Amino acid sequence: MSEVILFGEPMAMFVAKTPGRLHEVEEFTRLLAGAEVNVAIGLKRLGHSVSYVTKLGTDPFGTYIEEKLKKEGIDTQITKDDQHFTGYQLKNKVFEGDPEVFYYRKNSAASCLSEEDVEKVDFEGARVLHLTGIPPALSQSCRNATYRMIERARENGMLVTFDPNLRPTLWESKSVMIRTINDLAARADIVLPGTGEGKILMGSEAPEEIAAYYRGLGAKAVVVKTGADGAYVDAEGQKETFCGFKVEQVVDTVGAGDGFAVGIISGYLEGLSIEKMIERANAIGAIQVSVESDNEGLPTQEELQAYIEKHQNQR
Ligand code: KDG
Repeated sequence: MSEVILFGEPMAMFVAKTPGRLHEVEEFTRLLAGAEVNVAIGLKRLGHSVSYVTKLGTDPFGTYIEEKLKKEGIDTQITKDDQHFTGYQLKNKVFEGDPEVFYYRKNSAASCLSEEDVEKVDFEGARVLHLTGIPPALSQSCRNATYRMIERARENGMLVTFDPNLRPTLWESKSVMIRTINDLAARADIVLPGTGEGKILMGSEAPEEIAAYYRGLGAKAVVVKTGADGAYVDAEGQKETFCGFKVEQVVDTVGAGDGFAVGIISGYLEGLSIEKMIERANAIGAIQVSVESDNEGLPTQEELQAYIEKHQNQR
C-alpha cells in the first residue's frame, strides 16, 4: 500500500561531461531521468511511500532503471516488454539557460503503456495520483492510459495533481498538445503550471490569469510556478504570491518543476499549511537547479529543513 501513485516513462540519461553541442561531446555520465520518476524519488527521500507504474524493455537500460528504483526503495508496478526498447536521452552541459535535450524514446516500451496495463494497477490505499503532460504525448495508447489512470484514481477517491510539463517535440501538433493538456488539467484537483506554459496553453504569462483559467476549468487549487520569483497560489479563499529562494549558481534547470511538485504533494500528505507547503516546494525547486542530475540532489527531511533554515533570509 503506497500513499502516492506515479505513472510515466523513466529513461537512462546521458549528461555531457563537457560543454558544447551534443554531436561534439565525447564523454557522458549516465544518470536516471523522467519527470514522474524524479517526483517518486523526491517523495521517497522525504519518507513517503510511492508506487511507480511503467513499462520497461528487457534490455540493459531497463535493468539499470529497475535496480536504481529498488535502491531508492521505490515500490514498482513494472510490466516487461521484450519487443520494445527502454527509452534514453542525451543532455548537454550549460552554464546558463535550459540544456539541449535529445530523446531516443519513439516506440519505446513505456510508450506502449495502454488502458489494459492501467486495469492491472493496484491503487489500494493510495491517496494521491500525480501525473504530468509527458505520458499523453508519447503515443495514443499512452494518452488513453493517462485518462484511465485519472478515472481509476477518481473511483478510488484519490487527489489528482497535474503538472503540464510541456514537451512540444513529443506531440503530433501544438493544437493537440494544448487541447489535451487543458482537458487533463480540467480533470485534476491541483494544477501546477509554469508561466511560460501558461502563455502557450491559455495565452497569458500573468500568474493570476493562468490560475483563474484553471480554476475556471474546475481545479480546486492552482499553483503557478514563477521561476526564481517563487509561486502564486489560487485556492479556496486564498490568492497569494510567495517568494522563492535566491540561488547562487543555477547549474541545471531541468527537474526543478518536479522538485516543486514533491513539495506540494508531500506538504498535502503531511497536512502542512499552504504557506509551509509553498516554502517547501520553492526550497526543493531551488535545490534542484543547483545540481546537474534531475534527481540526485532531492533532499531528505533533515536536508530540506537545514536548507530552509540556512536560506531563510535569502528571499
Ligand atoms: O522534468 C524533468 C524531465 O523532463 C526529465 O527528467 C526527463 O522526463 C523527461 C523528459 O521527458 O524530458
